[in-house]
Amino acid sequence: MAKKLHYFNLNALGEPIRYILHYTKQEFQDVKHNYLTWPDPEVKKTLPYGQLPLYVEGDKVLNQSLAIAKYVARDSGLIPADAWQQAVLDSAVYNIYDFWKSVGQFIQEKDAVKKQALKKVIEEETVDFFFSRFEKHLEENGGFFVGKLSWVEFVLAGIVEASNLFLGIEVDKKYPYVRKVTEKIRNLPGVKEYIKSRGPYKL
Ligand SMILES: N[C@@H](CCC(=O)N[C@@H](CS)C(=O)NCC(=O)O)C(=O)O
Repeated sequence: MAKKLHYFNLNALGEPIRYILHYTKQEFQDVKHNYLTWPDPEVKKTLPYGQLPLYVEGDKVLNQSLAIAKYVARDSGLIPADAWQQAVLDSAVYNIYDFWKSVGQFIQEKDAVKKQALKKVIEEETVDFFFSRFEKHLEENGGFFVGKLSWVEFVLAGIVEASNLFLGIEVDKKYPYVRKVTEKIRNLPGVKEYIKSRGPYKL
């Protein structure tokens, strides 16, 4: 069944899905819409909720980045069989997205002064609040969220990379376990070659 992922020519919410697809060796068409010329009304009106990412498999479509990431990770060992471990992963991924919400607000803000103020709070408070907790969770579980590689480490890596790109800082600088996870994901077979072929993202 033909698979297609629609997202922007950026990392952010689409990149963890791309990483999982590449790591699990699934063939897919990586449709990268230009964020600089967005919104493209012809594309936007076809999106069920007007937003990307959108995953298409045959005649089925799925929106919501986390639902897509989890779906493409199925049957790959990236989702544990144990229900409690699955719940711990869901909880971790929502915590990661709670952090991303603050970066999203920064990205959306058009007023330069307010944008700077948001960045200051993220740098001085939000990063440490969330990343010290991610760090503890990873440290207590052998460098993973539930003791072995799962779909959620891919999401963490994507969010770290996107936060660094948009904020122009290194959010993971003081958090060695988080940094190690991101490095590990970036060097996985399939992911490494994909990163090399796409080159760095620019804003
Ligand atoms: N909760 C959704 C959020 C999707 C979302 O915010 N998409 C943004 C890009 S990251 C978008 O499509 N922005 C363009 C627009 O709204 O027109 C998800 O996780 O997929």
